[in-house]
Amino acid sequence: MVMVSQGRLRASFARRLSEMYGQEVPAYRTLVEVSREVNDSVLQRAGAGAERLGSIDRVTAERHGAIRVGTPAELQQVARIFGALGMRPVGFYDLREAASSAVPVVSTAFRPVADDELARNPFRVFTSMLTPADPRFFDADLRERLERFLAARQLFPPELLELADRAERERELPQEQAERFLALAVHAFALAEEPIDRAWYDRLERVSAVAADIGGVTSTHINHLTPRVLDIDELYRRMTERGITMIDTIQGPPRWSGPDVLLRQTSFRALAEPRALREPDGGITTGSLRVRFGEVEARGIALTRAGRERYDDLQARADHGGTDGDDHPHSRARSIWEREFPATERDLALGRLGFFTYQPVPDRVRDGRPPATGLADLLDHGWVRAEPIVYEDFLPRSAAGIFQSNLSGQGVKDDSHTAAGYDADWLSGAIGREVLDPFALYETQQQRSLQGAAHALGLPEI
Ligand code: OOG
Ligand code: NI
Repeated sequence: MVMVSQGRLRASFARRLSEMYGQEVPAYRTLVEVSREVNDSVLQRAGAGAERLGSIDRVTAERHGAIRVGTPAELQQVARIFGALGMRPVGFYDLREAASSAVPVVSTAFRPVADDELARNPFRVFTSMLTPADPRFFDADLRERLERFLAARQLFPPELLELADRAERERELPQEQAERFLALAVHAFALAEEPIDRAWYDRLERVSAVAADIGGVTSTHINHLTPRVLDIDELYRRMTERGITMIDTIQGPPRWSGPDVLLRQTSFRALAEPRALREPDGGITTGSLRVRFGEVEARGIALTRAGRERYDDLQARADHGGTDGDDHPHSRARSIWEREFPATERDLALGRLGFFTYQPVPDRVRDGRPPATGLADLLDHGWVRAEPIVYEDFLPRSAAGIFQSNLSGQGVKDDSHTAAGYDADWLSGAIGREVLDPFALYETQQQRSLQGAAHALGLPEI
């Protein structure tokens, strides 16, 4: 019997989802095409250096998706489906507290965590759950109706969930079941055709377009699928040349002369899609909704907690501006970075601001006794080599920006109420699986490599 491993299931799922989304949202096809062109030119320009943060095969296939669900029970089911694909919940993002825009959701990202699985296919899904218990968004009556509506719907057929459990338990599926699982899973994230109750949708939309997108319909859908590109500024230019209007910024760190870190993202708003609406008098009309969009991203080196604090601090200063003489936030950010952010991978590594794996250099190892004086000497004298660890996660502020830039209304949030306390522990409890800490994952990977290098060099520790 031919068996399909979780890694292959994940790669096939990402590929099929991409085919489906390309049929549903034609501008996505353009985005993927332009991303390929840009990656090709970077590869020609930079040669092997272009693959420093992942092989070109990985980057070409790399996607993240985003979905939104309504309840802990739905989130548990999502966790089973992604569990089948070897993906685990990593990171907690509270989009309710974003400064620029408040969205009534808390989120995590499902993704593979082991380096070999990430290298095989790093598919990840940013997954948000509605927060009906937060009184700043929903009054008691709306909360009650919303919870009743959500409890009555079924997003995933039982057959899909049973196959998912089997794949998770056995870490593989026989070919035939794998086929069935993939078909059902991809279908569960397609845009459904059943009519939307217009009055209900509108009522939720007055609170938040995201609340309506989640709780106003009886199904879920993938709302964007994001390819990875090696030069996002170039991509932005080429998309604009093709007549696709991008949002006016690239979110995340500025373009600058030093190493790429964390994550830079930009997006465009998808066209309105026709949807059947059920009017209050029972009649069906065709309306149009703009709920889906296109996004693209460039990934850089993962930062340690200290590095992340430095990053957040520089971003905050770029936002507040003032004294730098240049008023454009992006060029202000850039000049702050050029002055203050570590300019080389070496500085990031030695300042313990970025995460790396450290490999002993074989020829050097045979060559005598290494200095016992620490990482700087070992690096500078060629005993160990530092390879950057790529950032596999998301940024709350960019996520909030991406949500907001693609919404129709601002929505309302009444800050005279106290927030409902959804946090990472609450989310772990709700999913029934531990939400992993991304910093701890990178730290473990780095630490393991340092121990390996120390062992190979005969040093007690590095
Ligand atoms: C998710 C927005 C967040 C990202 O890349 O930061 C996101 C959503 O719109 O549901 O996907
Ligand atoms: Ni996204």
